[in-house]
Amino acid sequence: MAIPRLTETERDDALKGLSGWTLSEDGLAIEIELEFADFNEAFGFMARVALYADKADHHPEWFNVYNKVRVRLTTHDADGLSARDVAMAQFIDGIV
Ligand code: HBI
Repeated sequence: MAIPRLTETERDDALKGLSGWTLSEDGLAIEIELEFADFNEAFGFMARVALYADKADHHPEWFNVYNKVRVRLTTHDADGLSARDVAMAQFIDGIV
């Protein structure tokens, strides 16, 4: 399904409203590294995001080692950033 890619202005405005996210080198994604108290907290976070992702049909690219989780959000169907990435980042900002 084709999903519209954000314009550079929309992308930059969206980043201003987020906390701790950075634009990837290639400009196609937003990324964050999160640190939790322990693995239990980190995995609980991942479980909550997984339920959101399943409902939104939009899935993160992520990497977890013990209490750290690195999240990269991009929209494959848009070959870049879409509103779905911003919405998921806002959800994540709201639960950490
Ligand atoms: N997740 N990040 C991301 N990007 C997508 O384009 C995407 C997805 N999850 C499911 C999904 N697309 C489906 O709509 C199919 O296109 C696979």
